[in-house]
Amino acid sequence: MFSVTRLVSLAAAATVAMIVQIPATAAHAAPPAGGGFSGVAGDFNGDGRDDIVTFTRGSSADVYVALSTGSGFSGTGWKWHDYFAAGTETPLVGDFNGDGRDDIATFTRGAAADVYVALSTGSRFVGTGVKWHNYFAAGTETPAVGDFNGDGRDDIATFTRGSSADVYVALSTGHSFSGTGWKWHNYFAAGSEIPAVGDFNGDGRDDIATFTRGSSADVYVALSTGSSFSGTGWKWHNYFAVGTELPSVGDFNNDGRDDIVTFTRGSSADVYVALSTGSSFSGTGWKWHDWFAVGSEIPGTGDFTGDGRADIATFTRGSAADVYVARSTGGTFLGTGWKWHNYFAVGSEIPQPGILW
Ligand SMILES: [Ca+2]
Ligand SMILES: [Ca+2]
Ligand SMILES: [Ca+2]
Ligand SMILES: [Ca+2]
Repeated sequence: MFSVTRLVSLAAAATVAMIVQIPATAAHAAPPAGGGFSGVAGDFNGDGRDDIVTFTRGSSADVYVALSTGSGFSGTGWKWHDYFAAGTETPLVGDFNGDGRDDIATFTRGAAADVYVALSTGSRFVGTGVKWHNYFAAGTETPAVGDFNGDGRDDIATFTRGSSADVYVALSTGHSFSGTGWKWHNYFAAGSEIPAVGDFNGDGRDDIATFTRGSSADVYVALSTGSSFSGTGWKWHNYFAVGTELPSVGDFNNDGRDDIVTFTRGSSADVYVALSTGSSFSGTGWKWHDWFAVGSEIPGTGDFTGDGRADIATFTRGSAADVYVARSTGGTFLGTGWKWHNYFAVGSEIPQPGILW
């Protein structure tokens, strides 16, 4: 399926697609060719505690998982799939068949724009070359995962960004993603804004948010109606995720509404949270941790302890490949230097959770 020839032609096709898609007059910078990763974790064995996964990509395309014990991630070299998310594909996590165990999807993007899924059995991901959609998230679009109609099965969305800023959704049937060209919003996450998915009003349907970052640092939300995302220019926060900070989503206080988090990284390594009220994100400068995700580490969110409150993780990658977790108390993230794994997501592998842009 993924021959070398195919990878080469995919790269060439992606370049052509990008030129066609982004007008020379676009006011904003073109989206990054690398796409984006939401940074939200999955529970692969369905025990209520979120686990970690890493994708080697490239020609080996191995997938490793380490399961949460509640106080650490267990297992080294547990290969759950030996050929998934090859080359530079974009792998994401979600429960696509609604059995309570999170699965994996990969988006080829480019001209082929195929979407493959491998389902979790609780101890591995099964299925190679099982195509769930044959044209979704083309070119350099940014794919995402969420249960947008609230039926218990995770669906897929794609953000074109740039000047068109369209958002398309394909709903899971349990064995495929249905629909092509179902536009759920016609102007959201423009330019190089960073989109994210979460149930921000707690009605059981996942919504979308976008972070402008930079000096304005606005955060907009559009709520799911079950068949579209409603609202344009609904600003839920006017100063969050400044500059090049990395934002993500999680229900950090366990009230059923997803909240937002931002990681400054670098030498300050601060972590701020703003909690959802159901119609806005509340609080500016609420620092929940003052030393987490240092330098260029890759942070992410997930309920690793299984108490209903989303925690934070950070991957050092490189040769150390350490994984640290700080757990949520509902008002702060507790713990510095709590190493939950000492060799996971080596080199430049793609871990999930992991916010990469
Ligand atoms: Ca688990
Ligand atoms: Ca599943
Ligand atoms: Ca919602
Ligand atoms: Ca919340």
